Amino acid sequence: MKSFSVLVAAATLVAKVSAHYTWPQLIVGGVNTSTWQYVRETNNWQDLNPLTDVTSTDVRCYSSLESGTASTVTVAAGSTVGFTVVGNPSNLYHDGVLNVYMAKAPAGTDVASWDGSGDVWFKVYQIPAIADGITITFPSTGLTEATFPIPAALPSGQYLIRIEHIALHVASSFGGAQFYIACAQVQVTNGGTGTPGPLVAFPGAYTGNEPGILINIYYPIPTSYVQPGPPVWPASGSGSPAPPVSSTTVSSTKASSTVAPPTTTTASTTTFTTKTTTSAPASGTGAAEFAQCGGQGWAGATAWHLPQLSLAPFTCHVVNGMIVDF
Ligand SMILES: *[C@@H]1O[C@H](CO)[C@@H](O)[C@H](O)[C@H]1NC(C)=O
Ligand SMILES: [Cu+2]
Repeated sequence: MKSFSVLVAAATLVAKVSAHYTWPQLIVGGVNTSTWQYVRETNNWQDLNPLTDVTSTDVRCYSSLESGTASTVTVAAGSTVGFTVVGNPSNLYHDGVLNVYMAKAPAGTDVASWDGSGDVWFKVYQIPAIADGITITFPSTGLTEATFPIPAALPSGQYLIRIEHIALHVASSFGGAQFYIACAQVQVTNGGTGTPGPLVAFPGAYTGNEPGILINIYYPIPTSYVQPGPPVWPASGSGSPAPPVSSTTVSSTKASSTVAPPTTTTASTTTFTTKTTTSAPASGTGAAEFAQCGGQGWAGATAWHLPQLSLAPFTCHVVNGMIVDF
């Protein structure tokens, strides 16, 4: 089979390494804060591996360290915050979709020691896939950071912000979707009088059987896409801005550094007041199915998919001569 010879040829020319990504820094006031300063250190801070069991408690924040590792930062309702992507390479290089949820710590509970349990999570932002009946595209692909507004109507108080990228490149079998999750701790000031909802629990919000999670994104090409989770709150306004436009070049930047170990932080609160703007994604989707995707001297598109093979689907990413996530 021709596709197999392409696969074998590419594999013999390059080394293989498994690598994914995580979300170690909160962006506040346009500043990348320190690694794991306001974001709870995730269980994949070193190996960058995804979570795949949506029934696990780890689907909440992907962190076994629910207190003592992160500080809480003050942010104004209506201001823009975000998370940076660190990985190998450092962008959301898997085709997938993005969601951001928030949850308010119960009165009298310090968010830094709150586990986020219960029906407490509401969605404030999303970047779905776009299926137009002919093609399906993933505007979050290639982002090096994701920024979004804290809803102006959100009441003041302490919250967790939970970001997730759901990578769908091998999501055609149950448990194949890859969840890249992290939670930050914030104190929201200058809040509004809204009532966020609908509220969901993690675990609980997903079964893994949702049409937007258990999905073959390659063949047949989906003619529609249903974003996992509840609708964005508030329903109208700034909570769901248009997704960023994706370009067509896959990043070839080598990410040689691993995530730095967490620094010990004391419980401090820092205030940022300036706003930042959403940046454009750095890369996008790659080559057509069965096309060459890598090897020595290859300068073309560096991702392909082989959905029809029994072993499939594959995704090929070549980063400085290495196939990642083969
Ligand atoms: C903040 O992080 C993003 C994503 O990694 C990066 O593109 C940007 O250059 C960083 N900004 C600064 C000032 O370091
Ligand atoms: Cu990956």
